[in-house]
Amino acid sequence: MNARPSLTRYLVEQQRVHGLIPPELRLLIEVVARACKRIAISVNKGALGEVLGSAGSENVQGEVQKKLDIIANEVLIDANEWGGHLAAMASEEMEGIYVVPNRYPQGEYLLLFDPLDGSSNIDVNVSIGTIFSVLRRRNEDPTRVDPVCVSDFLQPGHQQVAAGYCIYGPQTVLVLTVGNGVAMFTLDREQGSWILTQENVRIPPDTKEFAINMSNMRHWDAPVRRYVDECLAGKEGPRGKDFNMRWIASMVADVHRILSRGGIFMYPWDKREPEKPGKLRLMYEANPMGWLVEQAGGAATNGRQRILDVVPTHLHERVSVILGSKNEVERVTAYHLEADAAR
Ligand code: P6P
Repeated sequence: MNARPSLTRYLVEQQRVHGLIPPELRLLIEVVARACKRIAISVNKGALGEVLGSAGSENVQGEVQKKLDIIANEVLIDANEWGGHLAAMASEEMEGIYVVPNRYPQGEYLLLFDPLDGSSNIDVNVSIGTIFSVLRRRNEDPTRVDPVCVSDFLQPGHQQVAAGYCIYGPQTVLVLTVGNGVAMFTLDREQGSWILTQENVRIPPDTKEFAINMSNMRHWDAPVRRYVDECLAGKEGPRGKDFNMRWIASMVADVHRILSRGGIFMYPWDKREPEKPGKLRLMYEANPMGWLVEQAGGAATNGRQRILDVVPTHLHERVSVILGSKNEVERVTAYHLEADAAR
């Protein structure tokens, strides 16, 4: 009986059959996957590992850092800095970029990550995850003194060469795209290996399930309010069907549900902080999740344009996120464009 392929075999086949994964990129993905295994061990220890609670510090976003946020960040840096496959890293937990030290060879890739997204859920044992995005380094100015600068990272999401997340939930699952669809690998804790458990993941174009933090309703812009009101009106309303609502407050868990059974996830702009386009970060949350969703047949916009076409101006910039079942995302986006045209 053919055993299910491992992550390594999947990556080798993607390289041999599709020519999608040069050896350094395969190494990068395998190193990130191995780091996620180590993070999973710390996460699963919980109180037994003295890793719960606050670290007593704040990150660049001004958010209280959990001990596990810092541990996960250090695991990813330590695992990736020496391999020669990347030139620098960027993290939600670090203000600047981390350039590979001179004592190690520099590779052609840039790795961005949110080391532990949803960390407010850690202490209450709700699924959390690691999100990562891979870009090719670009250096338009060969005369430049610094080998890698922040500006090298400021590429739109359609430039990604790999993206994925690891969800630490009832199962530990690595979800990955290299541009040839979405595959899911479940961690076999007995063997310590990632086993392919689903490939060619597809998001149904329609759904009856929406995900948004309803407590923010009074702050939303009109198009989002219109869409959610129609969902709440159910079969008696203009949609002619009843909707269900989910909000895990862990993007990885909400996106994993959408990849698994469809749905729409919204974290839109709201008037609490009008100068900010949204809460979620473009480079290491919206871009990787947006590419995964598109690769699974869904859509991802900021309400007005494809997320992967947003040209970043800052490493930690935020963006509104509407992603999931294509027909629903297109409806919400159409409501935004209609409202703009009416202004
Ligand atoms: P709220 C987690 O902090 C996060 O960045 C995402 O994972 C999640 O979707 C969102 O924020 C939850 O935000 O405002 O509902 O707590």
